[in-house]
Amino acid sequence: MVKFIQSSDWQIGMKGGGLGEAGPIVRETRVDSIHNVFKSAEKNYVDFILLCGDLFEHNMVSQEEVKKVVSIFNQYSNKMIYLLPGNHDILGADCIYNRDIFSRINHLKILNKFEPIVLENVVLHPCPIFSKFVNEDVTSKIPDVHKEEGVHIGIAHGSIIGRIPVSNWEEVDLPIDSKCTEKKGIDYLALGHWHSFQTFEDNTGIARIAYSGTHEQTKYEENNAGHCLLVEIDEKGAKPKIELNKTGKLSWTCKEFEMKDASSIKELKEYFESIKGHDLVYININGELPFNCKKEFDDIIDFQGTLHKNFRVKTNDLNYLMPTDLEVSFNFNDPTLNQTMIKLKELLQDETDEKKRKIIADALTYFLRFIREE
Ligand SMILES: [Mn+2]
Repeated sequence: MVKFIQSSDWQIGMKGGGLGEAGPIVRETRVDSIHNVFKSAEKNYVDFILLCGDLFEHNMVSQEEVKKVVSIFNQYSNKMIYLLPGNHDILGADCIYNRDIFSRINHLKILNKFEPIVLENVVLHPCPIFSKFVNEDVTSKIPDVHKEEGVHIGIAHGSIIGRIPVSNWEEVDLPIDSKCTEKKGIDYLALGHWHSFQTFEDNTGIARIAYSGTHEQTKYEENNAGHCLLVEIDEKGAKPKIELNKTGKLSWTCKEFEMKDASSIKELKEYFESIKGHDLVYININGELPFNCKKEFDDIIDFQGTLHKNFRVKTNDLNYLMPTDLEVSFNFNDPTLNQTMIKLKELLQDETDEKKRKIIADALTYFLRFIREE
């Protein structure tokens, strides 16, 4: 029996650009959440830890950041760590793992050769990459182990071919054959590179290939990130037991919200209530909103911005409906104001470009606010 923790894509040193004030929080949390990977290993009495690449964002990450990670490695020194570099921390002359500090960690082995590592009842088959632009199967050098004894585990970094979202070999760097496990006779293939958890079944319906995904989500578009995997394989040929263990600390929410009419404001408020406490929120609001709801809408959005570590709103596809009260005649008792109103109304009626319509609608909102305040 073998039991291990699988993790990858820590991307330590990443900038977190576009996250504003949340950038530094996200960067710090990524380091902090590494503890959860090792705690999961301790709690489950695993045999070793497999790290499948891209632990650092690039090979020039500052020594300060490196020391933070090494310090965590040293706090959990009773489990062997097998570390395969990925495409961000690519092997070569500049490789971050060439730094002296890594050679001093007794319980760390950098997997920089195609040499199998023979342990008790288990053989690890590392598939190191030496270029970011490999275009042949990264796992091709794994030997045929159909007739070999023990549990055999491949470790690689790249993109599975033949399954969604990548269908062709030509489309991607670092391709990995989705039939690798049945071709080579290995029991399991541990993968890094994709940030969301995902498994792939062999031709008998058994999941033998898995991405753990990143231990802490890196951007809004990722689903099912923020875990490490606890993998248990009883014997050669047995079905691997793959368990998700939560490691991520930050909650990310990405949502499309369609406005239909004035009642949508109430629904929007209810939705925001339901995501209270979420750290990072990105909402794409589309559909149609009556123009007279715009002020309340703007106020709600304004306030939401104060409730989350990062709050991004996209309203490019939100259309403001011309209010009926603007259709009727009006008189501000001031010819300039009347003319301005007529002009803005005409502009809004004639404009078809959504972005421009939004700008005109904004102008109308401010204009009416100005009138009321007078
Ligand atoms: Mn990668």
